[in-house]
Amino acid sequence: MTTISEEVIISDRITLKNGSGDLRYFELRFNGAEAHLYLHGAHVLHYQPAGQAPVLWHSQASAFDSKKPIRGGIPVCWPWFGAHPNDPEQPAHGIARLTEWEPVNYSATEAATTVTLRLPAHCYPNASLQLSLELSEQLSVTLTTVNTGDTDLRFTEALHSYFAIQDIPAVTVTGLEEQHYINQLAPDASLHTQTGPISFAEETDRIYTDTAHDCTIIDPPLHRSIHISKKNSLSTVVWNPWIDKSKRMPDFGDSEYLEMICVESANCGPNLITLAPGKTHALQLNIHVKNNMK
Ligand code: TA6
Repeated sequence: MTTISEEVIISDRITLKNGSGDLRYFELRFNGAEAHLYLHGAHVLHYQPAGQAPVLWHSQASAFDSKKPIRGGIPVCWPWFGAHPNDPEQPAHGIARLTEWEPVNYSATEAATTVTLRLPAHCYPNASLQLSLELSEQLSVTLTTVNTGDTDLRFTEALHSYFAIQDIPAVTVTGLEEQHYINQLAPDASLHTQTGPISFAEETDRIYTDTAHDCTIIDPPLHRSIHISKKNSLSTVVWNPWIDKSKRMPDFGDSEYLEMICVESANCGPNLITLAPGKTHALQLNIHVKNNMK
């Protein structure tokens, strides 16, 4: 490894750099594509295929602070999604995104550039957690949980992806037609059924349950669609904060709701994971961009 002004060149396609705030990130390159993986939270912040506008979005108001989550990219929600099931003092979306992870290994082959990080062993009892980021003609993120204890490990999780779009009223999300969802904004957890593509004209916060379906974000103004496929995930969360919630979030610009959409590959709500001792569970997300609608 060579160090130049604090950068660490690991290979011709992987460099460890100083990012915003006091945080460091791996820059991965592959055939003109680029991705950034912060050690803080094992947080994928940036993904830009060759010839494309950035695919992931982050807020210009985001904190880059080792004690706060980054707003945007792909936050890792683990070992719980949303509020802690019974302790209101615990942080939303778990501890993984608030912790500095450790590098495990790197590879740069003709097929892909890959960096793997792990949650430090002392962070959570009876579990080990790794995240692998693989950059090729697409972006793959794999979150792997191993139950290292001697009793069942129960958890919920999400790769909470924020995607960059041009103008939210012009965007639709397809692939979840006829799937059931819980409206997180409703007073009850009753199930609704999705009819037709999802469009956006108000705050939207839905957990689609018991679905392994792929999704596509269709963005006519940017002349592209973003295809999201997943493995070992039975929930998909779709979220846009719209006007009032955007104003209530200190790390989110008032009008930034217009340029982002969250489509999150998860196991949450009723899709809790129960992992037996010694067993492994790997949630995988694949993101592929297609130019179309010329
Ligand atoms: O995924 C949707 C959601 O659960 C929303 O309810 C909203 O809270 C969002 O996550 C962001 O949560 P955060 O804790 O990152 O502000």
